[in-house]
Amino acid sequence: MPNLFTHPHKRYNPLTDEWVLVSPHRLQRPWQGKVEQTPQDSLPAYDPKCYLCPGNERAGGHRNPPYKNVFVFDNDFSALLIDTPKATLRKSKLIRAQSEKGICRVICYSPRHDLTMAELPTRDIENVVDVWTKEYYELCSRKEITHVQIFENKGAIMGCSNPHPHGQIWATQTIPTEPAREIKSQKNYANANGGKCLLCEYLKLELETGERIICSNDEWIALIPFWAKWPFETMVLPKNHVKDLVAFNNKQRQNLADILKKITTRYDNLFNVSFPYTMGLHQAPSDYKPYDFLHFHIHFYPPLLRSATVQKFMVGFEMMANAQRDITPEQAAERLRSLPEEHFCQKCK
Ligand code: H2U
Ligand code: ZN
Repeated sequence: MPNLFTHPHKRYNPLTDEWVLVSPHRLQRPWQGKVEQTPQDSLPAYDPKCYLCPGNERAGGHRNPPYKNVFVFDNDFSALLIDTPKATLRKSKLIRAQSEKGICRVICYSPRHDLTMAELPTRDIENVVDVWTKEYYELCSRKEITHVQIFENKGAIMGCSNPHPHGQIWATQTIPTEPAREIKSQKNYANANGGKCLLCEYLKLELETGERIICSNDEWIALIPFWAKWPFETMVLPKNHVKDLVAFNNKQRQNLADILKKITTRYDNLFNVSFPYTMGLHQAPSDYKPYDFLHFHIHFYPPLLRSATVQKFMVGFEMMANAQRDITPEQAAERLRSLPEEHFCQKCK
């Protein structure tokens, strides 16, 4: 019997109902290339030109307060507006449009311009988790809002406009495509399996072998999903079934900060660089429907492939057909697992 995983094969993603092509024969050899040392930008703790630093003026003309902790403000260039008038276009089934209301916010993780999530003390990441929870709760309470997407773009390669550690929130009137797809899959799975949770069941399978698990703590697991499309894509999951941030107990909240610190540190240590990614929280919408089948989780989608400068492009076959990867999720997990949890950079020591 040939080993399925040493030959080209397709893996199914039950969350998005998509397939990914895995081509391990292209990368069977262990990694022998050099690890490039890219010069680190040395950033100041405060940058007078940064629109996110405390006390500075933003592009929109507002001035940031001299904040000492986490700071949230309404995005000066919001993609969504709360007072958008209701309108629909239904010219035919093929040409349809509808107005969309929403609120966009920016979250500065810290007054320090020079520290990323990996470099912040865990206590400061706990503050970020607390603010996520508060914002999620407040935005969900608004009648115009059905879905709250919390995310972070990190690194210029991901389109991030500023190294000052920050994330965003886009709260929308309807559930956007990606979460809607994942919600549908989890709901269908629960309906077809006596109410069982897709991700609880998946986690059980992952814990049996541990081959895709990177790190964990009392409450959380960070792993490379079996169906990951990005080379070092990870998913961070609570061990116990929880549907949103508000439902976490203190221990789960504190341990979330801990696992975020651990996974982002491992990422930075992979290529000795401040590792770029897009990260996002997936949790229950707020349209008062039951979402007990949903399992809170965080996706990290990093673009880097082989070094600080060599990235994976989702082009060609990926855009026209389906996602493809060479390094297997198991190999990627092993590499991340073997890295230290102490940050390579001296300033964090
Ligand atoms: P990104 O770096 O992930 O693009 O996030 C920065 C956000 O900050 C971006 O959405 C907003 C941009 O609109 N912004 C302000 O709200 N005010 C400013 O003065 C500059 C940037
Ligand atoms: Zn700054």
